Amino acid sequence: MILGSVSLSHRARVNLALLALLAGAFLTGWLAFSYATAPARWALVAHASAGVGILLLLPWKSMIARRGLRRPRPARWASIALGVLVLVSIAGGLLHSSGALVAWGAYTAMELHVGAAIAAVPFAAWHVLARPVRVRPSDLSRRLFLRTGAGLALASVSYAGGELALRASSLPGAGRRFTGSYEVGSFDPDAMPVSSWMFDAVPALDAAAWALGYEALARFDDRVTAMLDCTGGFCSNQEWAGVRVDRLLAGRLAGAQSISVVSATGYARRFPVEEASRLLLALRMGGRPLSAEHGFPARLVAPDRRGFWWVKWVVAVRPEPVPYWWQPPFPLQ
Ligand code: HEM
Ligand code: HEM
Ligand SMILES: Nc1nc2c(c(=O)[nH]1)N[C@H]1C(S)=C(S)[C@@H](COP(=O)(O)O)O[C@H]1N2
Ligand SMILES: [Mo]
Repeated sequence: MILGSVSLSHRARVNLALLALLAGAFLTGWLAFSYATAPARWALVAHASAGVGILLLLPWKSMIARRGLRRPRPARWASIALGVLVLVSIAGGLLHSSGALVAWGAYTAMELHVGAAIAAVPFAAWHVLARPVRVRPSDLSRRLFLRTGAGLALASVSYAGGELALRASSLPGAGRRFTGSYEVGSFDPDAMPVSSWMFDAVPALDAAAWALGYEALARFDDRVTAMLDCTGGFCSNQEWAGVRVDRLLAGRLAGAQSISVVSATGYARRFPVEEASRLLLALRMGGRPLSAEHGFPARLVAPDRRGFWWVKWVVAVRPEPVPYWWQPPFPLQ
């Protein structure tokens, strides 16, 4: 009953809790980016709670870190870099969510937030692998279970309190959408922000030479009002007009499982064939032809899907026999 029953050390518990919260925050962040519907809201509640949980553990982790730093370990700088990246990421998340500083010139708080989190991954992996925490079955006690639950509850309640205070405040973050995005330029095409997933430059396409036939498609007037919600942190509602994809591909969908929508830049996304009647190949926004930046001659409008599905400068819309999930979850270019 002396050494044998000594449970997981206090330090190991703090470190393991941090590991779970870091992994949880990373996964729920990407989960939130995958949706423009309810799952994004729940992913972000879990996400923000995990972020708050990390902050709550900070006093204990800084004691562990100070003690560790006194030992002459190799590559201590990498642990410090991890700390800086995680704190920068959390600061970026809070700047975005509160609205205190959403954009700084061409850079956004959300880019800083996600960029720092991605940069932290190799440091976190190295940090954990080089310092194994041993867990024995006897460590997984009822007490640990209750403590974990209490910790998670405290983090969620702290997050909820912060969010209620924010919603009641006059900070810009009070009015953001459930995806965390700020609504900008709705029904005012000139004021709608321009964005790209990574580095796509705006191509200058000639309507007369366009593969899909501009004159013919401009005669269609299928309309939809839909919100583009960019993972970069803005959203904008517009009235779009063009041709519904099920009408564009009438008679060509038999045997197809997916519809591939390809841009002049090579950027492409694949959709389930059942969604054809909800997709619009838009040539106009707010009654006027699209600007080059927003996708002239035509861009896809994919209601209830995040902005990265709304392919711009479309040059091909192809029925294909492969399932829609046969693609990376996020574009790679
Ligand atoms: C927010 C993330 C984290 C930060 C910023 C961080 C930072 C640090 C720092 C600065 C040290 C002292 C220097 C060193 O040993 O290199 C340290 C030590 C340590 N960390 Fe972390 N850490 C984090 C997460 C984790 C996780 C997830 C684990 C394991 C699951 C972990 C396990 C350890 C261990 C075992 C030590 C050694 C303690 C000692 O030698 O007394 N850390 N950490
Ligand atoms: C180290 C990993 C991460 C940590 C610790 C973290 C933490 C946070 C924190 C503390 C916030 C502010 C929450 C609030 O007060 O509402 C936040 C917001 C946010 N994070 Fe992360 N995050 C991480 C990684 C990511 C990643 C990888 C993504 C996306 C791929 C992401 C997407 C978001 C989004 C969209 C918000 C805005 C939520 C809102 O405004 O309601 N995060 N994050
Ligand atoms: N060809 C192409 N289409 C694209 C992108 C891109 O990088 N290349 N970015 C997508 C992303 S991430 C968003 S949010 C929207 C932005 O559309 P907007 O510039 O009209 O606001 O376009 C989408 N379509
Ligand atoms: Mo985007």
